[in-house]
Amino acid sequence: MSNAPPSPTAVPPDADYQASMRALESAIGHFKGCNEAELRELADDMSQLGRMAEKLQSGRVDIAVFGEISTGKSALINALCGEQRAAVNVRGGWTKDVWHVPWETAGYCVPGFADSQVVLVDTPGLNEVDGAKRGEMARDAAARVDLVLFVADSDLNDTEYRALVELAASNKPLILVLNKTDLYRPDQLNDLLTVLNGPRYAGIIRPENIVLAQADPREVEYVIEAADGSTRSEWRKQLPQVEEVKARIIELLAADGKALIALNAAIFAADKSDRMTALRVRFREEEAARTIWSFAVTKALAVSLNPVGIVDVLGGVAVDAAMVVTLGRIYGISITTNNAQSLAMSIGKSAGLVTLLEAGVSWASSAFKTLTVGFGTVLTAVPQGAAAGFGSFIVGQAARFYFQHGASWGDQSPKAVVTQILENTDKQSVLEQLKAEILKKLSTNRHADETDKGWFGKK
Ligand SMILES: Nc1nc2c(ncn2[C@@H]2O[C@H](COP(=O)(O)OP(=O)(O)OP(=O)(O)O)[C@@H](O)[C@H]2O)c(=O)[nH]1
Ligand SMILES: [Mg+2]
Repeated sequence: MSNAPPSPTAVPPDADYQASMRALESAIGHFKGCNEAELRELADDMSQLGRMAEKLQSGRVDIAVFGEISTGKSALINALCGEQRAAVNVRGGWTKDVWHVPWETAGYCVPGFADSQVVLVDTPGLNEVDGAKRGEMARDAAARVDLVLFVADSDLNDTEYRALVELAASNKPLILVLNKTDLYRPDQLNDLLTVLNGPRYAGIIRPENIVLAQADPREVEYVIEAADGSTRSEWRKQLPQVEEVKARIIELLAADGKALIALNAAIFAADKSDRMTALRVRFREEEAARTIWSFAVTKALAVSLNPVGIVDVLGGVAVDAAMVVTLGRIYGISITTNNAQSLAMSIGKSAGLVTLLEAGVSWASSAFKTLTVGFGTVLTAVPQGAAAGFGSFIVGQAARFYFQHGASWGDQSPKAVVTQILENTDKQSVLEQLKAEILKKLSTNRHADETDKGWFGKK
């Protein structure tokens, strides 16, 4: 028979806990499919999700310690741990980063997790000098922890009060620790407790969650009387008094620690997923808009600078097909050049673009373009190029819709989608912008420059 002690991990994680784990894993899996640029932007969020999953897997409880500078946050962590773990200093703003301090003597273990750990998270003072960023760091840490200790050493000032209200809104268990009680006379302390239990705090903090502490009490003078009647005085360090804090933490954890951790992780996963999805949509939309515009300009230039009409038609379709392939890639959908070409053509047909722009305008004017070398090219080319560019712009918008809906037209016909796009597009303004792009290019073209000057010079 084995001598190994029975494993306390025998209790399996319950359904809520497993559901939270799945929510985190699915969020991580979902965003693994991002393209490289998106992954770079979402790297922080991804690693936070990863850390949250690790926390859940190991059954770790994180307790954040918040408060104004010098209220005794680090001292409280040391007192709870029973040893010097966090740096304490009379100088305000001592703690600069968020520190994770394992609290081995907490005496709490998440049911079902033998190696579960309680960690105290030390944070910089909320009102730190040049501390907007640190305040943000503190709030960010709050989103990830399971329980919050808010340390104050008097009635709360406005900054503290606002922070407390914000933390209370996160629906995490919140304990208000009134520290440095050794500095108050009993009657002062009573007055202070009356205020803290009064209307200003009603609905923000439950009275049973307001606890007193002396994390690092000042030295007390003892007068020692010798046998011969002489006296001498001695200043002695006092022991910290944080039992009330510890008892309340353990009570809260024992009541629903496991459910809290699961709920917290689920909320975190949902929040992160929402944020990352919104970011990802924004990146894609921006990239798609840039892509469509740059292809539309390319098309406009190709048509306006190309003196042979037949090339306009073939080259034009090739540009549109390349745009569709690129758009597909942005939305994570791969499409062959042939299929992209068919898609571009069918969108163009729906919009009446092929007959109107590609075939009609290009073919009809090609003879004119070929015959009239010089200023004739410039005159016809600018509106013609802009019109072709506008065609690509519409094809791009429709293809974007198609990819946004997972390579489908949703419950609409391609014709209806294209009609809607045409209705919602300010054609004149797009044409003007395309013309401006063409003229910009022509003005940097030495040959076109001469033609331009020649013609206008004659006028
Ligand atoms: N009298 C008294 N002083 C305390 C008590 N707790 C902490 N202090 C003192 O308050 C000062 C600040 O303590 P810290 O623990 O560094 O405070 P903090 O909130 O971590 O400060 P920052 O990290 O700078 O924001 C130190 O001089 C401590 O000795 C207490 O219970 N009583
Ligand atoms: Mg500190």
